[in-house]
Amino acid sequence: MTLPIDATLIAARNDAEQRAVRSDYAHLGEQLERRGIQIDQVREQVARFGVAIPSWGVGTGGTRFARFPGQGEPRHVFDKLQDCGVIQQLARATPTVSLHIPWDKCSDWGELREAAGFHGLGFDAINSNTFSDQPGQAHSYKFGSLSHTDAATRAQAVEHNLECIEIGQQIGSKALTVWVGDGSNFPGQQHFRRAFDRYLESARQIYAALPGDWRMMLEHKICEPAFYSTVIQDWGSSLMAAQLLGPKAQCLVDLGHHAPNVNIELILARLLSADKLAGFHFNDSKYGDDDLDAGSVSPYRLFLVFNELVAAAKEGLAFDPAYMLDQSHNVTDPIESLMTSAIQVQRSYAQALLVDRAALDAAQEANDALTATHLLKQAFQTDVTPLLQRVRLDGGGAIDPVATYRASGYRNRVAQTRPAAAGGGGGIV
Ligand code: PSV
Ligand code: MN
Repeated sequence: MTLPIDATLIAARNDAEQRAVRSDYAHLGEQLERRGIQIDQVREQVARFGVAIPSWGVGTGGTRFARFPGQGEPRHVFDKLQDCGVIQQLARATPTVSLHIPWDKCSDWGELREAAGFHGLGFDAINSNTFSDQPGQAHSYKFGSLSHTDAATRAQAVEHNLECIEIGQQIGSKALTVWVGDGSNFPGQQHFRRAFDRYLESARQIYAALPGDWRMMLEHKICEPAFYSTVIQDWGSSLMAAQLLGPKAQCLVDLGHHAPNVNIELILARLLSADKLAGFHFNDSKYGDDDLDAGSVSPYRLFLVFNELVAAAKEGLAFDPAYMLDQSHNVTDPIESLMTSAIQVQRSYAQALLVDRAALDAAQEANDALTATHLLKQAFQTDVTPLLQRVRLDGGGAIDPVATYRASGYRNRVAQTRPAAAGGGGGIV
């Protein structure tokens, strides 16, 4: 077996561009040197950075109106893993994959682990699904799961999460991400406090089953599929639940799960102060949980998130955020979007490393608002492209991952063996 993209193709394309990249890198190095920054040190930090790919992200997404599948869609978790392998081979920023159960169920987890190893991939957090019904399931989640009024439905949802932990242990995951669709569509439909108490009671049972070195990551969401209220609606509810559950429970921030204009970087700062920041699902949005590609609309916001994280790390806070992309690729080839988004996230991290922290501290202490904000803009407006290209080049990836991917003909090749998926079908009839 060979890696999905021909290594000689990557090398040939890199050869053609290498000189320019090295020269641009040296020039950027000079510019940064004048600001007291050693480019090689930044490059080493960026090279260690990784963001997980969600297994479901490599399939074409859709809306509740329709889905328009692309060619050569993955048929099962092994195909998904191979697509993740392509992303990692070319862009070198996504060393792990996050599975979703039961979507990714397979009969031999050892074989899956081996396949991941072949692609140089590991497994990040495992995600449970109690937001949709599965064939043969005894109780429906139409009116909720962990917070359902019916005890047997809650027990079934707890049981599913325990199964996810067991699967996660077999593949080397160290965290369970719990997002529930529980909530209500009408004022009066649900008793808010009782629903939250029931959620907590169920979550406690899951928490009790966590292995010692695992985390439980609670993901909040303002709305959808419940459109009037959700049980874990915001970071306040999430923080309360995490604090009541115990130290292994933390709050996961999906960028798209807030009202427009909410100050997400402030939320994460608060979660850091409470030692409750689990990590992120990256995406971008304009109106709601649009699941657009990370940094495609508001790259500055993504930078501001990393600015808080880099500052906290520099100040010695002990935290270990899990990073994952969580977006829906409705009109692009998912592999291209995921490579581009991973690089965008990596770019934001690199830019945040360039902030002059001492000058920023001084400006903040002196209440010099303009200088403070200028310092952030200075870092954000630095084009770190040559640095990111060097990281990929040094790591054996492609200087230009999308162009190399297109030149490889991978999508056409897999389309020969992967049958065309049916289109249409959203949730609206
Ligand atoms: C819900 O919108 C969510 O962000 C959760 O992370 C789910 O696991 C994922 O999307 C499912 O697509
Ligand atoms: Mn998410």
